[in-house]
Amino acid sequence: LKRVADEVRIVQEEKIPWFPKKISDLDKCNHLITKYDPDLDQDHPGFSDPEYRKRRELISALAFNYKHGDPLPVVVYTPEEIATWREVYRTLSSLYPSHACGQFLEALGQLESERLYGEDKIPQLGEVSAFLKERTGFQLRPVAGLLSARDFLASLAFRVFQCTQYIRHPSAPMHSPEPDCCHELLGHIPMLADYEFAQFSQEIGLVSLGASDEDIEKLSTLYWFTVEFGLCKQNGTVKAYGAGLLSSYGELLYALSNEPQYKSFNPPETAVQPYQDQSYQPVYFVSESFEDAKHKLRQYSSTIQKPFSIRYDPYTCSMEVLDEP
Ligand code: NLE
Ligand code: FE2
Repeated sequence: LKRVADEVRIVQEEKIPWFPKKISDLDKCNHLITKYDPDLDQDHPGFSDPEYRKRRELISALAFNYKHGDPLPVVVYTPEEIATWREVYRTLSSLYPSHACGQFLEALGQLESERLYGEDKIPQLGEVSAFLKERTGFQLRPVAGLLSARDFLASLAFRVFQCTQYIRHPSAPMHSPEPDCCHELLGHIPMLADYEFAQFSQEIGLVSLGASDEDIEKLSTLYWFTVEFGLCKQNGTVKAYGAGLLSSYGELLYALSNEPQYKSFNPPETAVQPYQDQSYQPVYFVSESFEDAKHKLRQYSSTIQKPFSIRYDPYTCSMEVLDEP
C-alpha cells in the first residue's frame, strides 16, 4: 500500500510545473521569446542596422549577468537614444491628459515633480525601482527582451517587474511590437505605483504559479487585454490604463477612436479572445473600474484548479505552499 501511495505522490508532483518559491529563484525565470529579436526578425526596424544590434547586445548582457540582490545596472544612454526618448515622451505627453486614466496621470505627475521623469533623460531602473518600492512594494529587475509568459507572470507574484533597458529603433518611435524602456517606463511604471493596480498585478502572478500550460495561456491573454491593452471607464468616459497603449502614440490614438471594437471585460470570455502582437489590436476590453476588474479576476481565478494553495510571505519574500500533495 505504501508503494502505491508513493507512486501516486510522484505522479502528482510531476504534473505541477516548477515555479519559483523564493524571490532569488527569479534568477531562473529568464526564458526569452525571440520572435521580435532584431538579430532574427527581418521586419524589425533594427534588423539592418548593425550599430543598433551591437548596442542591444551590450544592454542584453547586463540583464543576462544580473542576479537577485545585485544593484540594478546603469545604462549611459547616447544622445541619439535620448533623442528617441524625447520624441516619445513629448508626443505621448500631449495625449495623456485626455487619454490616460486618472491613476496614471497622478503617478506620472509625482514622477515628474520628483524629477525622476522628464524629456531630457531616460530614467535609470535603480531610482525608479526605489520609487515604486516606497509606494506599492514593487521592485524592478532587468530583462534582455520579451519573456515567456510563465516566467513573466511568476515574477509578478513576488511584486517584481521585469524591465527591458534598451530603447526602440529611432526610425519607429510611435509603436514597437516588442517591449523597450519607453514601454516599461511610460506604460508600466506609473500604473505599478497605484495600490489597486499593484495588487491586481500580483494576483494574476500568484494564480499563475504552478498552473497548467493551458491556464498560463488564459492568464497571459487576460494580462494582455488588461495590463497591456486595458481600457476603463472613468466619470463616464473611456480611458486607457494598458501599458501597451500608454507607450504607443499611434495605438493610444487608435484605441480611443471609433475604429476598434469594444467589449466589456469579462474574464471567461476575455481569456480566450485570440490576439496578435504584431500591430494594433482590433478589439479592446473595457472594465467599469479597476475595482471591478480586480473583483472579476478574483472570481475567475477561483475557477482555476490547482492541487495546492499559495500565500506570499512578504517578510521572507517567499511562497508558502499549503496542502501540497
Ligand atoms: N506597442 C507597445 C509600444 O509601442 O510601446 C509595446 C507593446 C509591448 C507588449
Ligand atoms: Fe508590457
